[in-house]
Amino acid sequence: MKKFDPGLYFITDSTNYTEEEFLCRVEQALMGGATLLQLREKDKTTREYIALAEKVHEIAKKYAVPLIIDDRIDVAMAVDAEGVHLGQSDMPISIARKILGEEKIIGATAKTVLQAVEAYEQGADYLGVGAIYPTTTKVKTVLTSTGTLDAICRAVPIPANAIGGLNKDNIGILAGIPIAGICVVSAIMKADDPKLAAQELKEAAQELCKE
Ligand code: TZP
Ligand code: MG
Repeated sequence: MKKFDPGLYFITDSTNYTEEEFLCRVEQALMGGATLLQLREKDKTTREYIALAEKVHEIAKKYAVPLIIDDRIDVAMAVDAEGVHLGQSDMPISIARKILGEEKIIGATAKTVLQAVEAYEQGADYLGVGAIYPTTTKVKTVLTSTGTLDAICRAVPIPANAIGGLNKDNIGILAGIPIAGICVVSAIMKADDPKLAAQELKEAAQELCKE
């Protein structure tokens, strides 16, 4: 199960939601057409992370959408998720690849061409590049220029997605850059109607990425 579509990559944030509301929003996002799903938890215990990942994985399987676990290769393995996303201070990609094998999806955060090339050479399957705009999601990040995003996309043969503050009204800034898709948290997670938000974003992202 290595094939994946990065077109509309929805990254979760369970902050301020009951578990029921959270899972409902995740499902709505998948109903709306999110093509890739990342469970991103920063404050949960390992046991809590695994318990939530199991529930999210059940939902993701119904829609045949691969589940990627943020940061934690152990949690990804525990629930047999389809992959893991690793930042610059997480486990090195080369080690994760050795542990997970060739079939799992490994994503990496890259903010420079150097980081992108290194991640690719170590076995990453895709890159998340940003933040393109300031974000309200809790994250330690700095802004990445569209010029750097463009250079990264052209430097590596793996798909690279833009991330950070993106929504349907501002992704036009990415026109002409050979991204594979967009990653969003708030634009779906905090939407009044997550399903509609996902539908609209998917359409906008498809339009952007077909160029
Ligand atoms: N990495 C860079 S920006 C970001 C992450 C995880 C958060 C993006 O969230 P939002 O709400 O789509 O700006
Ligand atoms: Mg991380």
